[in-house]
Amino acid sequence: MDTPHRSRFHHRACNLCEAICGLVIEMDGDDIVAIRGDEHDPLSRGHICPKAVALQDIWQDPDRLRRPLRRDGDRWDEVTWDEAFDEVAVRLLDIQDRHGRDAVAVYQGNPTVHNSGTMLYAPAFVRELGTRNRFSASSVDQQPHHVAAYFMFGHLLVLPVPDVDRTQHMLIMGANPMASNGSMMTAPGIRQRLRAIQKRDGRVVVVDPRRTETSRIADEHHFIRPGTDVLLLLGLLHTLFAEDLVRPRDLPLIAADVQRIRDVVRPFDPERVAPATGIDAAAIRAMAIDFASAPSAVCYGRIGVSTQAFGSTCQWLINILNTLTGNLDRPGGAMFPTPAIDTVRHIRPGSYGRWASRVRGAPEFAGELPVAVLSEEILTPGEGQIRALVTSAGNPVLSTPDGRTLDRALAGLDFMVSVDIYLNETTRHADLILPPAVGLETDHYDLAFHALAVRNTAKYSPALFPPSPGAMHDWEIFRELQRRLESRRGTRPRGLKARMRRAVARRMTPRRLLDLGLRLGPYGVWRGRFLRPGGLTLATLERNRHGVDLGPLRPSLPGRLYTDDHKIHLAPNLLVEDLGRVTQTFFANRVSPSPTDEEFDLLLVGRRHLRSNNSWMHNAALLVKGNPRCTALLHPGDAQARGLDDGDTVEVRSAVGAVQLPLEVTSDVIAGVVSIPHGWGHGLPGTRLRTANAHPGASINDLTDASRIDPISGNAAFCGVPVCVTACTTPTTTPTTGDRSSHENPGHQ
Ligand SMILES: Nc1nc2c(c(=O)[nH]1)N[C@H]1C(S)=C(S)[C@@H](COP(=O)(O)OP(=O)(O)OC[C@H]3O[C@@H](n4cnc5c(=O)[nH]c(N)nc54)[C@H](O)[C@@H]3O)O[C@H]1N2
Ligand SMILES: Nc1nc2c(c(=O)[nH]1)N[C@H]1C(S)=C(S)[C@@H](COP(=O)(O)OP(=O)(O)OC[C@H]3O[C@@H](n4cnc5c(=O)[nH]c(N)nc54)[C@H](O)[C@@H]3O)O[C@H]1N2
Ligand code: SF4
Ligand SMILES: [Mo]
Repeated sequence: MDTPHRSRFHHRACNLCEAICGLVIEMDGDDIVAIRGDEHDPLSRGHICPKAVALQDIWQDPDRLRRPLRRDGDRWDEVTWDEAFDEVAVRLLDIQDRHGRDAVAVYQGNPTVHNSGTMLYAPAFVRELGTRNRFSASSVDQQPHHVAAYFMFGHLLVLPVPDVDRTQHMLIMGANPMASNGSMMTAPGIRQRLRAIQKRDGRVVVVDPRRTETSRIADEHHFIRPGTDVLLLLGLLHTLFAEDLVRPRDLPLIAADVQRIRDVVRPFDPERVAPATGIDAAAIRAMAIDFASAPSAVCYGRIGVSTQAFGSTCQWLINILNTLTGNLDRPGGAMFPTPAIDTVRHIRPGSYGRWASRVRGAPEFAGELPVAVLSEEILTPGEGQIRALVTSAGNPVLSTPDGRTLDRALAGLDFMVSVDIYLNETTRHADLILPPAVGLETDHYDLAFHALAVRNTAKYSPALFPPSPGAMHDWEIFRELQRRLESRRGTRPRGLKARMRRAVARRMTPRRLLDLGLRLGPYGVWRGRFLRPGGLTLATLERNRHGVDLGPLRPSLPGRLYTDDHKIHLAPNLLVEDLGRVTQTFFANRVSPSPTDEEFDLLLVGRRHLRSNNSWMHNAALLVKGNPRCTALLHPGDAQARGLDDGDTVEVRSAVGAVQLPLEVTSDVIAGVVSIPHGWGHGLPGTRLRTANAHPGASINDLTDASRIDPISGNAAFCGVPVCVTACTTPTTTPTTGDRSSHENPGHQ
């Protein structure tokens, strides 16, 4: 609970990114003396990055909100929690009464999955809202992984993770774990883990349009044209069949589909796919042969292949590559973790296309619509138009495609409330901001990332500090919002069972829920009807401050499958049919997926830096000091052709918008590509972020295009947006996205 431990050394897991590193925080009374990596953490073994130290900066940040704020024009006033909750309930219900349930939308951002309290309590609030307009950062991120898992394994959370610690060959596509510390693969200390592959005579191969920090330590790097990974994967699969390298294990689980895959990949021989990808046919063939002949191998694709027009198809083909080479569910391949709280068992398997977005008709997935449609749903008049928005732990103005239009859309809402710790680019549009307690003030058990980890471990992190006076936790905020909506709406659960369920739910704290989850889990004290001595409970984790080691990943098929027939669906129709679109896109019209034309003759890609965390940690001085990091990377040939020099301020323009930022000329990017990091674009009027606003950068999402999505998952297709780069004719003192005054229509450039 909120009884902070005050021993000299406090142990917890860092909840900032997916690596969940174990920390030792040395205290002198109430002061933090040092934050170090915990060498005894069974997963992270001492690894830490500079962001962990910023946990203290966030906690102490004078700009961080500590009391609910209510906007009155351009002024913000502190209000009591009670007033704030009441106003939110009244306004949301009023809008739903007048315009229907769907008139209120909700967007949940990335820190949601890094906070067990939010994960446990926000769902009931969202259900209470009863809207179909549910959005989250998943649709600018990993939705294709879930879609592939849902259709192939029957559950959106049955996600294969690379068994990095035992593999002999790792093919990394569109990921830069050396900067990101890994994603959909919790593997803290990835440098040592990749080095260890090499030390045991294995290979690390990277496919990326940029020479990244990861590719620098790899054995092989292939530059690829953005957005063409689907062709590369098809070329690899074609080669497996052509060279007779298909060796699936668990044949009974997939037998019927192998022939179908052979047929559908047949047209994609390396010679045919090579020109579009920029990787030559011989290299593609060698890549496939090396992969298939390694004693064990795993292909891992992340943001760079998920945020593409063929994101779902890419993730499906990656799963096929792992399966057909016998690497699914076996040590050194792609394996399914067995987490101590098995979220798979507590969450519905998923759903597809039960409804569609109003304007564009984008299909629902797992109860969500793609956030790329959010602005049009707010801006397009008519029945079902979104008139109010709840955001929680999200900054979609900077993180979603065409954030500039969303910025304008938010300014026109009837009502907006944000559960957030900052008055930032998104929350400046809110009528009320409800700020929760932060990392060091919260108890945490990582529900999401133990379930994606390369080793089975479990760790509980008690709060270090009590919340600031009068502060509430995210979970308490959601619980209260849900209660107020429910009581004002007058909805009462019907029937004894429902009432009992509610009575029990009301007594449940996150601690109790976590304890229950552990007890019922695969290592828990309760196994079926028996008690297992020594089984896990929350108390066990509290005694083991470094965390509990539950061993390496272990084979878990067919038990882990949720399909009706308990088989792997290697060839789901929806994905197989998408290959028609591949042919159409790349071969029928002879255009690339991102048709470059004379005006927009370059393709845009993103990147991450170790000292960033999406959009929200730039207010920590420690993380923004030094040379500006929000720069456009361009190949020397491309710079020369445009008469541009290193250090120039340039304008990057797309069909959607324009930004100005410094140019870095480097042969680290493939010719024809511009690389810009996301999460920048601070300095907007009305925000309260002194440090970030002094280092504003420019927002890549002022350039990305909300109409470019993977039509299957709805995921934003950030990779390969056509842009042009020119010398900046109207130099600005600081490269900002321009004046976007919060309550007037700034229009487009
Ligand atoms: N330091 C830091 N760590 C983070 C974050 C952060 O912002 N900062 N964010 C966290 C989050 S939310 C996530 S989801 C993860 C993401 O983790 P990663 O997936 O590792 O993300 P990136 O580091 O952006 O790496 C993506 C790579 O894809 C490449 N790429 C771009 N387009 C293409 C393409 O078309 N094909 C191929 N093959 N590659 C392409 C880019 O050049 C880049 O090197 O990182 C997490 N960790
Ligand atoms: N072009 C491009 N765009 C991208 C990406 C890309 O690679 N390229 N990456 C995408 C990815 S992978 C992701 S995950 C998204 C992220 O998209 P978002 O989740 O929308 O953005 P974040 O920057 O993570 O914003 C987090 C918000 O949560 C708040 N916050 C921090 N901690 C807490 C907390 O404990 N409680 C609450 N209630 N609020 C908190 C912060 O103040 C901030 O407002 O961005 C995506 N956008
Ligand atoms: S790698 Fe991620 S989890 Fe580890 S210390 Fe850095 S931010 Fe925290
Ligand atoms: Mo993400």
